Amino acid sequence: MALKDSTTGKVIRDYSIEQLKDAANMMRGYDLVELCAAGSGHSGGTLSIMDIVAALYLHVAQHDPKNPNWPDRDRIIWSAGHKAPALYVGLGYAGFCDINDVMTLRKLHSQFQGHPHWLKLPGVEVSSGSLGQGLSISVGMALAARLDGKKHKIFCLMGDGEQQEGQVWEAAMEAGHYKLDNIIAVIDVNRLQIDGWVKDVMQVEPLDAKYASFGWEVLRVDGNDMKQLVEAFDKAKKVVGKPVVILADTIKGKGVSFMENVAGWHGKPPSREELDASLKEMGLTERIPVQKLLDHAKNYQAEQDRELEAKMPKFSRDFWWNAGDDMKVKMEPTRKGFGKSLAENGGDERIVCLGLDISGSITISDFYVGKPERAKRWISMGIAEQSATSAAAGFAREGKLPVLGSYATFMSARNLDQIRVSICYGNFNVLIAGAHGGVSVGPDGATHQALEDLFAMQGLPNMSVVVPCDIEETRKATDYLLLQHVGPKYIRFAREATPIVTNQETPFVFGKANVIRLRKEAANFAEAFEIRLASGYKNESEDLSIIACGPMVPEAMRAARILKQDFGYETRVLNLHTLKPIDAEAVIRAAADTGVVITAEEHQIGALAWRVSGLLTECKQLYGKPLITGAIGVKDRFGDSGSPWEMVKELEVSAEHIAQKAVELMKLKKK
Ligand SMILES: Cc1ncc(C[n+]2csc(CCOP(=O)(O)OP(=O)(O)O)c2C)c(N)n1
Repeated sequence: MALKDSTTGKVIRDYSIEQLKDAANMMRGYDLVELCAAGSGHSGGTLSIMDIVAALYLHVAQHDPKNPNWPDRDRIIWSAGHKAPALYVGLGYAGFCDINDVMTLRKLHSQFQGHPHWLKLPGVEVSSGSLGQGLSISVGMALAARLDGKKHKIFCLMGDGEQQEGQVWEAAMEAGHYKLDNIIAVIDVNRLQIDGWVKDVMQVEPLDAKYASFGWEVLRVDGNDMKQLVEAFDKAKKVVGKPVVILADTIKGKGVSFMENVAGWHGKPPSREELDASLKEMGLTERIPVQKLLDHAKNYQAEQDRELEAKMPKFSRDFWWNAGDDMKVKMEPTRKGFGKSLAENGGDERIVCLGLDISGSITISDFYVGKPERAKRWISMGIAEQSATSAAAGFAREGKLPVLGSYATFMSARNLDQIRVSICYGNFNVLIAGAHGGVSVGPDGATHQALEDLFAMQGLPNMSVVVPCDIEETRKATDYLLLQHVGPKYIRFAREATPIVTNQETPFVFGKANVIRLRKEAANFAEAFEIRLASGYKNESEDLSIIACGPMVPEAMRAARILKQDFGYETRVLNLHTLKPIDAEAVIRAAADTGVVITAEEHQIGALAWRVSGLLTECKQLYGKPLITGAIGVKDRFGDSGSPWEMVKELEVSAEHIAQKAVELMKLKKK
């Protein structure tokens, strides 16, 4: 029963139903404070699941906070990793960690990552964040327990939208097949997901009949009623010979009237005013030391700021974006260029857009918003990246122009085999949007940061890959890919606002790089540069070249400024927006003309660097010529939670890092 001392077997503390109800209320309060302190994160689903969390962590599961790896503990698997803030208060309340520290949620180097990471925080069983994987992990754990003759239970927490992932049903089948009565799955049926009501996005009910047909025992309860929950868990523990699923009907945003049943609160934290109003409504104003907790978060952040700044390369002055009175730049998210293009071009009757429950934030919804006549060509597929990818191939086979997108990592890795076989092998005309690419989803953490997608995408025969540098170029690239380019195509863009460095007149030719040259200091950063097609550019015998794509192009431009101002170096920046097919001529000319080449990518080093170095080592024109090369990018590591710009610094992909590398290489060139 509940919290146990694993050495003596004594119950440390148990809670009555009334105490559990009170704890759940307090936990909701702490949950909202940590979300407010983080400035991002998931309010709705953490509030709906909190009664389940209180029941599990404080009463139902056998575990010992002082011995989190106790072999006989019950395991709790958070398949719905986005509900991490609720997990963290659960651990804090149970005594696995200090509840004050939970306030560092989503901050750099915090144990409390945007999505749970078991290697950072004792009490977290496994890392998660990509939906639909937890039940399979539970199956593995349950079978392992059976092999080892262990009696503990494996609880697996999932969402109802999450049931749209096909992998959930593969695992459901496995658990049924192996009669895994040590698995107790709990589904937080709050009936909402990101794009709206689950029944409208992609119906998953009747869940009872579905699980029952796979050989599961099904219990259905009011998941915000503590007594019903506790009774259901007690019953579930006694079931023999089959796995159990508890369908817990809940209210998303439970406890805060203005959040309840509102889809918009899925991934939004409360502001300070909204936090105060919420705590008042829950009767917690006097019970939770809000200011002290927020100060704790602030102090932690200040320390991170200090440490990060200390690690940054230093120059004569601060060259960071908009740090001075001149060279000002405007920023907008590149994703908006994608939406703009879909809105403008979506009238073409062949276009169909496939929704994957993240439509607003990746702007694919701009295709139909305010245009009811397009509604029938908007196909909501639910959270089902793999099936949607193959469905897109089906549309293409029938002459349609399918477009689909999600977080770049879920749109390139989870469905890689479907892209490879259904789309690329058949050479189908499908536009795949890898949204929120690179570090730009910052606080969501490593699970959501696509830093490997370009390896896979450009490795596929028939696939074209474009990584535009700003909002304007994203619009142009989407215009082109959507209506002119025929074949499999992947466009990668960012979530965070990034510098706008091109305009309507700037050339964009698919497969052809642009040369960017710093010409002067100006009030407006973009105006200080001249941009032209590489094919029409005459060699100016610059000191070095920086070859970049995506948001690294503005960083390369800023690096060119640092190098000019502090060292007098002239830099040729090459905007290689089309990674595949690569503009080999522009790359080779840059190397031949300058003798120093640095690649800059917001990705694990290699998607750009290895393509470029492959071209250069193969090029006969360069045989025997001195060539000095360097690569800026992520160095074979996962990301971390933190703001997008913090991640640019932490992962060493800023202009300052490029400039530092350039200075190092220029010393070699001079020898
Ligand atoms: C594989 C994958 N695709 C997409 C996402 C983005 N995402 C995070 S939460 C979410 C909606 C989840 O809905 P549901 O399971 O109903 O959870 P709840 O509404 O309770 O928060 C989506 C699509 C993800 N994390 N993983």
